[in-house]
Amino acid sequence: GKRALVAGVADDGGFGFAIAKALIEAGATVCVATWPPALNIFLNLLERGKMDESRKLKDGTLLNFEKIYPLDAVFDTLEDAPQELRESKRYKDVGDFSIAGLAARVQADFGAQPLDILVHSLANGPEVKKPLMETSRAGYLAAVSASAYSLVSMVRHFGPLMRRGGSVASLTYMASERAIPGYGGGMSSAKAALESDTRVLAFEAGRKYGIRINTVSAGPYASRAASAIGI
Ligand code: ZID
Repeated sequence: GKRALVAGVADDGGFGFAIAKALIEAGATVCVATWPPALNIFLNLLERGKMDESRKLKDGTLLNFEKIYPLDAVFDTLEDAPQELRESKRYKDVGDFSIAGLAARVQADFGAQPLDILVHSLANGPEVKKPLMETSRAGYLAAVSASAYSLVSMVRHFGPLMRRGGSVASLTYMASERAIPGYGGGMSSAKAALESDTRVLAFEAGRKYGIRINTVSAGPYASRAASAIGI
C-alpha cells in the first residue's frame, strides 16, 4: 500500500482532512501534520469522539491516522524558531516542529524512503482581510513564508524520503491570476508564487527524485481558514 503525509490538518472541516479521508478510502496509509497551536484541540476532539461522524468510511469503520505530527511550516529547522516561541505553551512539549524535524521523525518512524504522496494543505495570511495595497511588508512576507516557501522547503526536505514515481500536491486559488477582492494580505501573491514554484519544483525535483509536483486550484470550501475571509 501507499503511504501519504498530509500537512495542514487540524480539524475535520478543511481540504486536508477530506484529502486524507479520500486517500484512506483508496487504500493508502495516512500520516498528518498539524500546526502546534491547533494540535491539542485536534487530538482532544479526536479522542472524545467529536469527529467520529467525519471519520466514518464507506465500510462503516472509522478512519485512523497512522501518526499525527506537529508542524510549523514557517520554520525549516528548530534553530530558526525564536526561543520565546519554542518555550511557549503550545510548542514547548511537542518536540521538533520544524520541517526538517518532521522529515527526521518520519524517517525515524518508517525508514529511508517511506512516502509515496505528500500533500501541502496549509496557508496563513495574517493580514488576509486587508487589501494588498494596505498590507504591511511583514504581513506580506508572512503570507508568502507560510503559504508558498513552505512548499519549497518541504520538497527539499521530503524529496529524499519519497519513492520514485511519488507525488506532491498543494492547493492554490485563482486569485493568483485574476484580481479577486477580499483575498488580500499578500495571499494572492503567495498563491502566484506557489503556482510558479510548482512548475520550477516539478522540473527540479522531477529530475532529482523522480517525483511529480502539482497544485490544484480549489473551489470554495467553508473550512476554518476560509471562514476567516467570509467564504
Ligand atoms: P484549513 O484551515 O482546513 O487548513 C489550513 C491549515 O493550515 C490549518 O490546519 C492551519 O492550522 C494550517 N496552518 C496555518 N499556518 C501553518 C503553519 N505555519 N504551519 C503548519 N500549518 C499551518 O483550510 P483549507 O482547507 O481552506 O486550506 C487548505 C489549503 O486549501 C490552503 O492552501 C488554502 O489556501 C487552500 N484553498 C482553500 C480554499 C477554500 O475555499 N477553503 C480556496 C482555495 C484554496 C479558496 O480560498 N472561492 C473563494 C475562495 C477559495 C476558492 C474559491
